Amino acid sequence: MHSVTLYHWEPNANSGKPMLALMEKGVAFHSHYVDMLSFDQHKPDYLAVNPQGTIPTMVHGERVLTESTAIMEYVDDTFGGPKLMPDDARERWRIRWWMKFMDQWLGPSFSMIGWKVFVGPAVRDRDPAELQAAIDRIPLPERRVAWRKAISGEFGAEELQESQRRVALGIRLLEQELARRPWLASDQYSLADINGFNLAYALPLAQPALSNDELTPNIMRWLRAIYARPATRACWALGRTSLVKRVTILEQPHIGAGQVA
Ligand SMILES: N[C@@H](CCC(=O)N[C@@H](CS)C(=O)NCC(=O)O)C(=O)O
Repeated sequence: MHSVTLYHWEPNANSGKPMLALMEKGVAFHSHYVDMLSFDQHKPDYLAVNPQGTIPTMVHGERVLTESTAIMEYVDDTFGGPKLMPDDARERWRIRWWMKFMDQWLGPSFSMIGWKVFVGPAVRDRDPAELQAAIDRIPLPERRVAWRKAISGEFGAEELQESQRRVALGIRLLEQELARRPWLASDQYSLADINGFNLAYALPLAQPALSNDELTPNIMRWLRAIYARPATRACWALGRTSLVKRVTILEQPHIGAGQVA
């Protein structure tokens, strides 16, 4: 049996997807924390593993695997444990539809808001010359732009408005879909739920005017059901930052409209 090493940041967004998939399957792995806020992902040790300087990366034996959603599918296909993709073709299509929607459309909008309110403020006060050198080392031009905007706070009003519009639409679609079945895209817990939880686990805190037990009861039921799973608890226990500790909001049995400021 080859060993598995996962290079990841927090149980959040792209890093959290393969972390939670591995834990759901019961696959033991070496957890290699890459401190994104210290720019570890652009340092030579990590670039030797993934020259793009993005996280996560999974190493399985000789194989170096990138792209969080594709890694989750690899994990599900390769290892034993509960199946996270059903056999039914229509359900597989629906799961992949939702993962594409989240990865390409909804995720970047959540991410822009998260980088503005958490990532930028977390690093902004450091020595400007050190920050400039860190930005200059970033291999991908689009990541360089994201960091520059996060640090300077220069996200434009228009792009933030568009992200907020997409998040609002995404919340409406999630609520509609979750009114139809217990899990997001299938009658069984699947990769779509893992993907979605990584984006939405702190929704009632991040979007209090759009998501709570009164406005989006199905989303809240779904988030609490995922949070109650032993793998999710174990995964989020690996979190170090205040960003991911927000998950404990789901321990509240009821979050009313206007309750979270
Ligand atoms: N499509 C890639 C995206 C990877 C990605 O951009 N990850 C972010 C963290 S969620 C990252 O590496 N950020 C570090 C940086 O931009 O320096 C995936 O799904 O794995």
